[in-house]
Amino acid sequence: MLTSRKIIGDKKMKTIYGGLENEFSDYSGAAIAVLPVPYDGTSTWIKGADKGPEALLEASANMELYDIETDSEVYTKGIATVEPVTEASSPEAMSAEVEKRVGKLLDDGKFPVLIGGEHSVSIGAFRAFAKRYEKFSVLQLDAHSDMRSEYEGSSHNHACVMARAKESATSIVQVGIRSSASEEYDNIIPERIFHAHELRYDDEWPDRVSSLLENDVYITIDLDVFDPSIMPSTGTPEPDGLYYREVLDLLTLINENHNIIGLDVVELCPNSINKAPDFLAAKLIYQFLSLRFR
Ligand SMILES: [Mn+2]
Repeated sequence: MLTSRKIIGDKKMKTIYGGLENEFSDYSGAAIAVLPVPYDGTSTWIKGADKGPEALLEASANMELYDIETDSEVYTKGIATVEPVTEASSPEAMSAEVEKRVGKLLDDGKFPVLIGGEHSVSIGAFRAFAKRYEKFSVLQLDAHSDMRSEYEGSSHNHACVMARAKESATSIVQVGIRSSASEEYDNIIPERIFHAHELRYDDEWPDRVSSLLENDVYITIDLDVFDPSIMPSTGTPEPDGLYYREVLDLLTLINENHNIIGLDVVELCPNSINKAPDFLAAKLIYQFLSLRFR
């Protein structure tokens, strides 16, 4: 049963994921919590990832809430949109706040979905999971390996996210990578990186990704993993990326074989004219949740 959710003039509609009414967005009853982190402190080229969460949430209010592929309405499980993380004095302070907020969501039994913001917003989430899970993997979908130990004076720069993931998680797997500095290959584990160009000639790669992951998996999706033809709204677009169906098929397989414990979708840098990428990001989350909570 679909509820009427487009209430003209309701200011809240813009900032609540799915434009859900109270019954389905109230925190206490929600299985899922969306945490916006509009942080853009360390991005190096196109700025604007701080506007990502609002654009994604606004787009999400225009989705159909029935998912055809799973024949389900995941919003009925309850999807709360919680107060955004506003701490931005430094990437370290932002990460500490994200860790605290994600930890609270986990302790309250919620499935956390972070929306960025630039990629450094994931670091706090990795740490919150590391405190609560003895073993878990981080699966990264990204154009960039983000494996620098330190960048521009900070270990919490977006370019260092996966170096931090390596410290928090039992293991990591990187998918869609097509841009790295040579020094990053000191940190990269060759059998755990799936470069975009290698996927084109290999039908078995999703199974190999799955075989490298622990049972519990946290997924971090930098939207620049997608080809810029469908996802131009990122801070550092890279050609030769993945397509929507490839990513959805991978998420479907990982969900079948593993227990996905959390998700983030980061680096949406919205363009006021082309809203399609905002909608892609919003719908990707919804289709993922439809799989996860089927
Ligand atoms: Mn990236």
